[in-house]
Amino acid sequence: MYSKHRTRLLSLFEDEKENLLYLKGGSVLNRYDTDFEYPFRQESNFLYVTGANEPDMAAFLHCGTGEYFLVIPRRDVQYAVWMGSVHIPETYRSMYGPDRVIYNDEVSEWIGKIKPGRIHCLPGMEKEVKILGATPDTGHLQDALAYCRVIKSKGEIDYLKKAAAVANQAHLDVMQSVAPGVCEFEMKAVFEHRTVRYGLTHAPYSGIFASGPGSAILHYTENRRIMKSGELFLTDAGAEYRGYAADITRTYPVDGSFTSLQADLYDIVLSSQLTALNMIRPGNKMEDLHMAASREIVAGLHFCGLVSGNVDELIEMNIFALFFPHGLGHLLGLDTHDVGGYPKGTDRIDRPGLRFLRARRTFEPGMVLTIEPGLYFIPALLEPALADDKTAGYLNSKKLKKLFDFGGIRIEDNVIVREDGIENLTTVPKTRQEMELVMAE
Ligand SMILES: [Mn+2]
Repeated sequence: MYSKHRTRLLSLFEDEKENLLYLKGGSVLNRYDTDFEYPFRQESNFLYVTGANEPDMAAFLHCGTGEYFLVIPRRDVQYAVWMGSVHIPETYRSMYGPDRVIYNDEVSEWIGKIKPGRIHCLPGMEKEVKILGATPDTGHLQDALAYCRVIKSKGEIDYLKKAAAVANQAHLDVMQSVAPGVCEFEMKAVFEHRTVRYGLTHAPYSGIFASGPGSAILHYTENRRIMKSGELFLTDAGAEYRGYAADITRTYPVDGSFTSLQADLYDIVLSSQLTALNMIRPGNKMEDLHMAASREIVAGLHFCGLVSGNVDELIEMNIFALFFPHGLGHLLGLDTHDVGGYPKGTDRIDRPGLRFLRARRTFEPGMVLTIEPGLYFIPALLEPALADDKTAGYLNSKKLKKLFDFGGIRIEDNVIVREDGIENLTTVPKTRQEMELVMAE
C-alpha cells in the first residue's frame, strides 16, 4: 500500500528528473521541560509515504529514478539500554522496503554526491534543506500530498474500516452502560476499554462524553459531570488503526428513554443527517449539503414552534446558524480533520455556520468523510440574538429560554463516497427505537 502511495505522489513530479522529495518523520515530544515523553505519533504525511511508525526518521524520493531512500537515526548503546533494541539497516530495508537506508549523519555527503536540482519539502523545512547544501522548494509538496491523500487507496480504506469497526463496538458499549448517577469519565473508561483491548492504544482526538448542558459545548472535554435522569448524553469519540481515524457521535437519553421534547428535537437532527447522506454522490458539494441539512433543522424548529416566520427567510437571516453553528462534516483519514478540504483557489464562505465548514471539495469516489449535523441551545448565541431587533422576531423567546440548559444533539457517521452514493462505515444504532432497545437490554 505504501509503495502505491509513493508511486502516486511521484507521478505528480514526473518531468522533474533531477529533483528530490523530502519528508521528515516525527520525533518524540516531551511535556514542557521534563523527561516525561508523550506517546509517539508519526507525522501523517511521512506515515502516508513510508508506513514507518518510528521517531526520528526521514525519507527522500527521487523524481527521476523513483528510488526511495529511508534515513534512520544512528543510535548508541545508551539508546538500546533505555529505549529498546537498535536495528541494523538491513532490518529497516525488510520492514519498510526502501531502495537504500542512509544514516542521518551520512545525508549531507550523499546529497553532495547526487547533486539534486531542487528538493521539494513542506513549509518550515527550508533551513534544513539548505544546511544539506541543496535548494528547497516549498511550493508544491504540500498540495501534492493533500491531492493524493484526499482519495483513499484500497489499503487505506481497509484500515479506516478496522478503526470504524472497533469504534462502532465501543459506542455500543457506552450506549449499554449509560445510567443516571454515573460520571461522564466512566463512559470514557468504557469506550477506551474496548479500543485499547483491541490494541488501538492511540485515540485520534480527545473524546467528548457530555451530559446535559455540556453537550452543547462543541469541544467539551471536561468529562467530569455526574449524569442525571431526564438529560441527554452525547458521545463524540473514535479510534485510530495504524494512523487511520474513526470519528463517530451519538446522542441519547441518560435514563434510556426519550421524553417527547427530546424525541421531537432528536428526530430533527436525524432527518437532517439522512437528508445530507442521501445527497452524497460524485459531483455534489459539501456546502450544498450543509444548506440542505440546515434547512431541515430550521424547518423542524419551526414545526416545534421554537422559531417563527417563513423557512426561506429563516435561512436567509442565518437563523439556522444559531442552532447549528459548526460545519456539516470534514474529510477523514490519517488526520481526523483530514487534509485537502479546501483545494487551491477555494476560500472559506464568510457566513455564520458555513464559515466553519472544513471541506468545500466536490465529492469524488474514494473520498471518506463525516456527516455530523447538530442542534444546540447555546445561551451565548441565543441571548444576543434574542436581544437583537433583527433576529428576535424569529425566535420564540419563552420556549427557547426554557431550553438554555438542554444541551445539544449531534449525530455523526463516517462514509466512503462511491460511484452511486455512499458506503456507511458507522453501524451504531441511531434511530430512537433502535437505541432505546439497546439501552433496555
Ligand atoms: Mn467529526
